[in-house]
Amino acid sequence: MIEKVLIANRGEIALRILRACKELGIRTVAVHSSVDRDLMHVRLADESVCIGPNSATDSYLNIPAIISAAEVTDSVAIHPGYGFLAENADFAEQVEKSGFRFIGPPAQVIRLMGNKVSAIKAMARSGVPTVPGSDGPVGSDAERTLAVAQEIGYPIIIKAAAGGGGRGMQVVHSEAALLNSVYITQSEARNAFGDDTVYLEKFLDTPRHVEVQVLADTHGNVIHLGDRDCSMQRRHQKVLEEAPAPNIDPDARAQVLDACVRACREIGYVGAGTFEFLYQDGQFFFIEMNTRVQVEHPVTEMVTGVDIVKEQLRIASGLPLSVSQDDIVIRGHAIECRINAEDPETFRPSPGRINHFHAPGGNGVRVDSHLYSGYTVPPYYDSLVCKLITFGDDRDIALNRMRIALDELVVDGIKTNTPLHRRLVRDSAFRHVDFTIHYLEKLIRD
Ligand code: MV4
Repeated sequence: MIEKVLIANRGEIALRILRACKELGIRTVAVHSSVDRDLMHVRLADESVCIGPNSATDSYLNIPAIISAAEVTDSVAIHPGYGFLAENADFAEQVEKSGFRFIGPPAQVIRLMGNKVSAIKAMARSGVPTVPGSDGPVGSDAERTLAVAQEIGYPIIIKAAAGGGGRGMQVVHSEAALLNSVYITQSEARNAFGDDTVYLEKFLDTPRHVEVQVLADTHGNVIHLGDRDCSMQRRHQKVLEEAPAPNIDPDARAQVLDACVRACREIGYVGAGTFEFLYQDGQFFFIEMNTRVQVEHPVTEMVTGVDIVKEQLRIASGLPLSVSQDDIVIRGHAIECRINAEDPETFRPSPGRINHFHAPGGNGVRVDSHLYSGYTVPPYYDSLVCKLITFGDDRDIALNRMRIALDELVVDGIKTNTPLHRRLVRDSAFRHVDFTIHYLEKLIRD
């Protein structure tokens, strides 16, 4: 096992990684910005290094500062968590070139998945179902772009190859608007990502967002841990997730899970990963792959009993996965509510001092949070402050436990989105799985 891990992140995920390291007897190094010296995981880590001022660009995104911290502390590996540098192939490459282990897939795999055109091509080759589309870049030849679009049929979504997570996309409803929209998406992509490659897909109007969790070790073992539904989102920020995804066609599910495992083998995937799909009319359509641990990983942990972060640490140590596919049984149901420090009406960030924090508890309740009474939420980073996870034998039991847990939760001193969650877990359409990716934004509007 790796002896010492540097945690290149902050907040709840840094604490989550620290706890996994401690369970495995791995020593820990916390790196933090100036304002973050009072973070829970910084206090609990074996060592800590201040890597720069408050701005993320100068601290959590500062590659030389992080690698220097790894050098001075004699760290063996770097865990990037999610966000920040987690899917930066150049970072993974520099970490490895500096003699440290990057806890994630090889840099070339991150790069392959970072380009959505190459990711989709790789998936289609492995038999993962993809959205009908241009099967490659468009936009250099107007006649061809129009012909490809006509073949797909309108409405069409134009996406930037370097985009993802909702950045660099545009929907087009008619041929008359196509070429101008392609031009605009190209310009925006050039500005945002330095790459103006765009591609076309059939626009699916009423899908759910269903994703598949995988784990792959360096010995060729690849397993899936089932699926999650993450349809409840606002402006591409997930708000509530659950596992397994409810009401999925059993045959389509079995096929897609199998295809994800095969795809991992073919692309030489290593580590924890997530295949993102749109699910509509009983069919799965691959859109993107995430090469990191995700915010919502706990719901999968609750229904499989697998500790995903511990598996990441085992994989990075060159050890085989602790479980085989035959050991995996999806049992019960789990729901996660993301508690954000934000105004529940305007959704504006609401940083500040937490006068009092009280975490819910009881049977089937898990709280992943770095909060404590007296902690001040800084204004510089993501507003996620607490993940409330409930588990039960079935969805109704998990949902009822979530209602009770949300009523117990106290985050006094700042505003949070807890009122929105209290409403959502009592919503009839949510309870009956009568929703798409557009549901939450409509609910908020009404
Ligand atoms: C789509 C789509 C409909 N059709 N692709 C948004 C984020 C990025 N991961 C992909 N996204 C979408 N791609 C086709 N062909 C609709 C979305 C989309 C979406 C997807 C998942 C979760 C929330 C979403 C909200 C708006 C649009």
